[in-house]
Amino acid sequence: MSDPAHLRDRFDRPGAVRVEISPLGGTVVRLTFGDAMALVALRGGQVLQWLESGQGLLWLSPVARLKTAKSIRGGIPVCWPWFGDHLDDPGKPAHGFVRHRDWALEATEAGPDGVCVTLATATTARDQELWPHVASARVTVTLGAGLTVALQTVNQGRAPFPLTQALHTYFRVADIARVSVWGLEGLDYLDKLDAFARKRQAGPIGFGAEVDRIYLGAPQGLVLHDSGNERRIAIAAHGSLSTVVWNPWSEKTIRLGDMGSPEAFRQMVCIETANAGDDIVTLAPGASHVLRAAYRVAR
Ligand code: TA6
Repeated sequence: MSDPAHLRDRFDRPGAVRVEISPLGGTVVRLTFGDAMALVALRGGQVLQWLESGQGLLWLSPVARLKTAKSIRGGIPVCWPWFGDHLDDPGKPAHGFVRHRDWALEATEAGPDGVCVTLATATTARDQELWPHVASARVTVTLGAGLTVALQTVNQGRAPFPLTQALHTYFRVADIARVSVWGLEGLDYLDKLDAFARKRQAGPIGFGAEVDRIYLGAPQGLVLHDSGNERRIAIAAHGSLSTVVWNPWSEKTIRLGDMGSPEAFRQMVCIETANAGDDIVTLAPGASHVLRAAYRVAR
């Protein structure tokens, strides 16, 4: 039963975890640890906010709502069980089909090193026409010395299936023109803006126009340099051999229509821990896979 009062009885942890009704129109779980806070929506199993010392570290569209058919623009959307357009049928929803449904609140914990919440979902009979496999997904969000998000997939069917996915994280930045991403130098990437042509990254990534790339290979110590905020965010990936970097820039921001303002692209950048491009996970019956991203702020 997803009645908020019932959920509060089962999952609240005084001073650490609280189930709330969001003004955005849905149920959320607030995690508090020291001077850090995170907000996780049942809709999409999606982190909406992460703050440390009052600083907002994730970007969320000012027009985001939780109870709409569209995915929530911002925070950390969960792209599953495929990333991007469906390989065989671009008419299927982009980034899979679990962003638009409420996940079940499964567990909460509070300890000396952090607090966490686990949300779960699974394929349904109706999903079979979109994706003819049987699987469950669990996202565990841990707030402690930073923020860690782990997405576990279990193959509950009788046949192996291909899995692509992403933690589609929208970082808040002061000014995209003063942002660089380090740790992908020398890796090849697929450039979505050039028919997925394969190219090589020379030096850190800077932004002066739309960027939409799938970097291939294990990044070594990814760091987002947000010079305008005098802040760096270290990103440690696990279970991933691809990283997506995206900024829509001006024209696509207007086309998307849900970014909140034509200039919104200047305050965000997506750095996505993924299994995308040719980084496809083949999951055997009964097997599980964990995709994890750990974010730490260094000032
Ligand atoms: O991860 C980058 C990307 O695939 C872009 O091409 C853009 O489509 C973005 O995801 C947003 O996708 P969405 O379905 O949330 O509008």
